[in-house]
Amino acid sequence: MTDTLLHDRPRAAVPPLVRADVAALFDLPFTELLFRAATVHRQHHDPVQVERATLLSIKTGGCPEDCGYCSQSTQAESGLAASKLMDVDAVLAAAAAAKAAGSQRFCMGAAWRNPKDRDMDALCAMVEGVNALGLESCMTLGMLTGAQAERLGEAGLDYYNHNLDTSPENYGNVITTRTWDDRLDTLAAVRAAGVNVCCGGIVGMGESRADRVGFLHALATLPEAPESVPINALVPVAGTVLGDMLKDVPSARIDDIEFVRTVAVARILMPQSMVRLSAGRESMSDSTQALCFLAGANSIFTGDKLLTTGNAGGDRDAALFAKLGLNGAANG
Ligand code: SAM
Ligand code: DTB
Ligand code: SF4
Repeated sequence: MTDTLLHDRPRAAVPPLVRADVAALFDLPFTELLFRAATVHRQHHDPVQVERATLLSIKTGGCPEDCGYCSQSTQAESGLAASKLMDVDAVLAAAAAAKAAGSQRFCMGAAWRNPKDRDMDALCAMVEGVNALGLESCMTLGMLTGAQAERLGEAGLDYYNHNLDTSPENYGNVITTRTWDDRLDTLAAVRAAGVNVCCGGIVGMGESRADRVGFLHALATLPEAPESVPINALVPVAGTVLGDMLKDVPSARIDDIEFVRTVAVARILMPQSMVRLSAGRESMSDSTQALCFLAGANSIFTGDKLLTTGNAGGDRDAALFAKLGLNGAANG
């Protein structure tokens, strides 16, 4: 049989992933879900390796977008002072410190709707400098045009973070100043520029299980799965719409077991991706974090700050990694 004939043979059709498939995973008995996720994780990754990434806010506050969770929106009364884009040298000094502290990836975030073309030279110099330190580079700057994504790609940017954040139905309850389709356009521009996609979202914003199903279904059915999937638990910041909501309705806080289920379903749906246990880790117990690693999380943000809120910190992470024997750390 010739190659042509082989190629012409009908392939067994793989049915498209539907929301009912995702809901069925969430509905599994917890231990069964964890076992399946841990099995998938072992087929694609070394289960004791957990990547450490450090975040830096390179331009803080004063953001014109109205994301209901965010301290940096001008709509929030969080008391955060707005600042200008940091100098390249100061960013690279922070990156060198992150490298010395053991980080593998350096993620630079700016509170912008989108970067201005006049910022591109400095942003590209940051990417080049971070890569030259032997770190992976990641940026999250809001929406990008195709040309801006190309420039960052040419500078060597490894990852661009741009989240879908929640289900398409819940999206408008969280953000009104840019649409779901705007987000898809930016993700497509990043892909077209050959930059790896980091795309995830937030749980614990009072959304339903069905929203978490819709959110993970949307990520897993993008034209290509994101290489990196941050799962954030809402960090309630006073003065933000959602932070204040959580203060008034404490029962809206996501249950730890439901959070672990979300991580496990993400791992099963996107077997090859890095699943990142992101914001919200500071308020999680060691046991909950351990369950997340068992469920397939294999990346964290380390250091004592995320962008504007606190993080568990390098010492606590080193102690946790030693206790769990992660990354070859001694335990006992
Ligand atoms: N301005 C850029 C943008 O939104 O595209 C980048 C920075 S933004 C802070 C990146 C992501 O951080 C958001 O999409 C959201 O998922 C997450 N995030 C922001 N504030 C958060 C909070 N209070 N708790 C949990 N996650 C948060
Ligand atoms: C992501 O999904 N989580 C990180 C990263 N991408 C940029 C940011 C978390 C921010 C948490 C709130 C803050 O510190 O302002
Ligand atoms: Fe601005 Fe990003 Fe915060 Fe939204 S999440 S308000 S875009 S900094």
